[in-house]
Amino acid sequence: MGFSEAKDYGLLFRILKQRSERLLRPESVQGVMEHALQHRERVGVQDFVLLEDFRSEAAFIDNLRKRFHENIIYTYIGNVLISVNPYKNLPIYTEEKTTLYYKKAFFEAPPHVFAIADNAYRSLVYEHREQCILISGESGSGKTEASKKVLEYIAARTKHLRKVETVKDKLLQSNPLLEAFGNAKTNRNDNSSRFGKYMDIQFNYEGSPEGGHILNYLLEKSRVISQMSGERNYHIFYQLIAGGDAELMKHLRLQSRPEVYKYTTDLVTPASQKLNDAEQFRTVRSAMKVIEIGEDEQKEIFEIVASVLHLGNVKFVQNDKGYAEILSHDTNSTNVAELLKVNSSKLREALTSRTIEARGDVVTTPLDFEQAQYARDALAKAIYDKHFSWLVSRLNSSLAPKQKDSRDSVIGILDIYGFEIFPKNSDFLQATNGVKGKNIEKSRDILKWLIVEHFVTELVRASTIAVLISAAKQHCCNAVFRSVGRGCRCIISILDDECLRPGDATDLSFLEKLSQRLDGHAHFKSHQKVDSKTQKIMGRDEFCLVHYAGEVTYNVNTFIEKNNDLLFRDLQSLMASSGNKIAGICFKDLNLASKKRPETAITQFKNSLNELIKILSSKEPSYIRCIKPNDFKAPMSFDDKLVSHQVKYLGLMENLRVRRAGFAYRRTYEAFLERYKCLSPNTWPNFRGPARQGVQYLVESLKYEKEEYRMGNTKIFIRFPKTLFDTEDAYQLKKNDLATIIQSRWRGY
Ligand code: AOV
Ligand code: MG
Repeated sequence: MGFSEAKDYGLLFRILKQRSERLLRPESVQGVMEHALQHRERVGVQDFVLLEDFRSEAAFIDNLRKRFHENIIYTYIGNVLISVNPYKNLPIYTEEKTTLYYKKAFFEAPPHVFAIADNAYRSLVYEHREQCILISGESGSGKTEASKKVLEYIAARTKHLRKVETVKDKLLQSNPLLEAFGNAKTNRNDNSSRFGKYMDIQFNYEGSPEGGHILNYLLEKSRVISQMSGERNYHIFYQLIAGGDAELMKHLRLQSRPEVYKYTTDLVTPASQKLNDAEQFRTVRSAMKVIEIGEDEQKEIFEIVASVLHLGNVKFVQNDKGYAEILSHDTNSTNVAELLKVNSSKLREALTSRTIEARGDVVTTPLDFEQAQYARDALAKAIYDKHFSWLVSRLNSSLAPKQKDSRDSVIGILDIYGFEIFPKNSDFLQATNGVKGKNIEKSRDILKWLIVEHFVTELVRASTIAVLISAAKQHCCNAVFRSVGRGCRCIISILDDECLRPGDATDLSFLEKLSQRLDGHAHFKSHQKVDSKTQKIMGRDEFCLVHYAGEVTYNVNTFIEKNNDLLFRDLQSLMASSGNKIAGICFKDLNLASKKRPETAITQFKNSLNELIKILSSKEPSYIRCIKPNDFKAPMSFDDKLVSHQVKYLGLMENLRVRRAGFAYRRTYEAFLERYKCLSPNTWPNFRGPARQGVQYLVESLKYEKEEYRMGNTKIFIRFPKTLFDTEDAYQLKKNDLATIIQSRWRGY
């Protein structure tokens, strides 16, 4: 790779002015300057710290856009990687590119997700600091793809080490498997992750991956039973239907058209998609093989998937007393019963009645038509959700290292689902409009929403740029999660209180309490308090939160029900008796005997999230911020307004400002000396003394100013990026010069 491809010429002008007399032959200066000008004009700077006008968002976006149109999707802010989704395959992940990043510091090669991975890997293996890579961005911005690249890079990087290929294969194959069950086509992303994922890659003492562990968060359950227009259910349903062989399909009693099943009926699948689904099904099966999920287990897994489809088609009729009944010849319910190996008349009973224990008396009441439908859908969601968690734990047992070594250490990768309700600007009216008309449905995922907000805020807070997170953002987080001031003033505890209150708690009574208790909170808007114009737009069952990403209106419809996460006891105990081993395990862990009320959905999640934040804060973080260039999944299209909004909510301008302010760059004395020794006559060609001394000579020769750097115990700290980039550019020029001299001597010129 030539100099011009490898480097940006951002600060060459300054180096040339300051240092050319000392380091360069004068005749090379002119050519390099011209080249530099043209190059910079075309591709922008590789690190935003090099922007001359680093306070201007317009200049920031301009730089991103220039690079994007040159197919350069990566740019740094110091050691934070910004990635813009190209929506096309670029030749930047080849083996050759991979090796380019081995043992390189950020500024030594063009920005890349591989550089982030390599840095994390080296810090772990050579400096024994545990690492985590945090990936954030809007839905469809490229988070999951980035996380896969990290994993692929690590697999390639450790190729030369002891043979642990099976572990690496398993790690890599866990992705297609989890994506089949946990991803779906949405309007924003054809392969949208509908669960949060944190994956640890565990390394042994010599730096070989030895195992892994996955934590999954909050699968979007509502998708199992209904989808928004233009969206699909989880991939696996369509994959199974399109790709299952005749024998399997017969066993599962499935027809090969997804339209005939209520849960997958919404979107007619085009033929090309069917082919793709069938192909993916083969991928899923081979992934299962790699992960050592045997034929029997596979069969049970598909029985569960198929049973959910049959369950969706179970129909109720209303009998003359007004209660729900399933006709005795209904094949759907018998299919479910046979696939899950439960008693079929008991299943019909459990779907149409409910047993309640009250003061020692057991009373069975029949369900009406709506209640029965609710029970059926709740069962389908529960089966799918629990099965998904089972799959993750099954993966974990297969990924667990064969021998536990106390010297094991990990790199964690966090890939959460991205923001979706995403007003282009935070204009209140527009935000409200955007959310409302489109989908009340969306409010069902409210719990997820509140949590994502919390998540993003915490992630940003955990970073070194914490200082600049405005109090405003934290306050919104407080409104959601923590009690503020006297009395209980956070949404979670108000919701939990309302759910636990015996009697007549409803979504509206919850909203009432919310409006009272959060009255006056800067980040909460109730429909009673807003001006008359806005009131018309905000419904009586809605409230608005001022989030990090903008204002979002929430409809309280189904809040209480969703938080209680009720599955009738009869259905639970029936499922626990399932002869399908996996289904049995999924439901047995529920302690049916316990009189204690189970924790509400949001409290459970809040706890597991706090646990995750604890894990992450014990590690050194790297950041990848993903940006979505347009709303059409289209290549070469860059929507300034859309990008501008993301730059704002990802806090990138703040990131940049902080980056310019501190001693952001550090390098061990050995590494610094090794690379730059040619830049001082005292250290070139060889220096035999201690590395610190060598570096001292170097900074003297380079005429670093006092405020530009500090000498630590083992490292040099450099304050301004400019200093380091100047030095690197000088090194590149010197290297080229040296190469020319050596070449010309060889050739006898
Ligand atoms: P997400 O993870 O950020 O969304 P993905 O990683 O699934 O987004 O990316 C969405 C799609 O964009 C992918 O399926 C690819 O088609 C394309 N894409 C992303 N990154 C690249 C890349 N580096 N090169 C080529 N194509 C890319 V979500 O899970 O919905 O929040 O919840
Ligand atoms: Mg994703």
